[in-house]
Amino acid sequence: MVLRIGLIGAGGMGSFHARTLAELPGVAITVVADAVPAAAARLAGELRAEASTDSASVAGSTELDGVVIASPDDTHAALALTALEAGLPVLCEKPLATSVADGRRVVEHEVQAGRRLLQLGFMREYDFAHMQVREQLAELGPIHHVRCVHMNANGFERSTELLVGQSIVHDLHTIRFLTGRDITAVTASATRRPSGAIRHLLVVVWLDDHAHATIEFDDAGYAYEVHVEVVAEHGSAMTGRPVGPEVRRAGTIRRPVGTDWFSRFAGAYRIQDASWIDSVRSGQATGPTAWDGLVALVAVEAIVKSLASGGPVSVPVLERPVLYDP
Ligand code: ISE
Repeated sequence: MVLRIGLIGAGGMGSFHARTLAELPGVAITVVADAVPAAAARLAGELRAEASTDSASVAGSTELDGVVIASPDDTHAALALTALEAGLPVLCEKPLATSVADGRRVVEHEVQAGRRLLQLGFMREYDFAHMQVREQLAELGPIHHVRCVHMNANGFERSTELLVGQSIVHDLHTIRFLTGRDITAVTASATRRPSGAIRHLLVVVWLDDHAHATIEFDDAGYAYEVHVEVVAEHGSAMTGRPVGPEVRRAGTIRRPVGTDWFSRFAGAYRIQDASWIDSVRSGQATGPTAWDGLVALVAVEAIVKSLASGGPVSVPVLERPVLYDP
């Protein structure tokens, strides 16, 4: 049976998902929605899909087997709710929402329905380098420190809320999925550009078992890089740095690292998307959950508060509904 998938958001991320999914056997992107008619028409034309500017009706369409939400962040929660109400499996880009209150509504909906239908796009869980680190942890004993390093080359400035909600949200999830622990407090410090936008951000994160973590984020502008190192009782593990070939020329050694997340995580996105399709077929949602998205948002809000106050902010540990038991 060919799965009919709707794609919402025809920007860079949405186009990547659409092309990735369309290459999978037994998958057809049947409709592409975007608020910008030309963007919807361009991608829909390429994929021989229908074009729409009505994202909400695509999210709730009974003619689909699943929907991918890759529209602007502040539309995620409402579209996800529409899809859940229609009983549609959803692959929703991160963040789950732009506020804890909206994220909570999505979780509450799934809990009331008693069924997981949403997979959140925390694609690092499908990254080979991160998976290898996770596999090593069992023999390393209790974790003392998780060090996340994250460098962007966006070429544009973002508000503090956007930067923390779009970028740091990944590192918060990395800390949780590698340690399996809850975040209890954060403190953050930033250096800023003359405009006031964050250039470099340092976050100290405390976990409920007294381990700690740090997130070093640089809106560097010259390279994209993500890596993580875990320091544990009997040893440490860190992601290799996946980079391009080593080139010797004119008395130098160069290694390309790329300037965006597609150069670093294309493989992870492909595995994530294929795994989501498997879950649509089996009827059993897998991978990062709406709960993971909500818990990350709670920490995002605490980091934003810490940047405003200059001091540590405690992060309430929410009680996990049984639906999200690992
Ligand atoms: C972007 O939205 C992503 O999701 C990337 O994975 C992340 O590295 C980047 O910082 C975000 O802006």
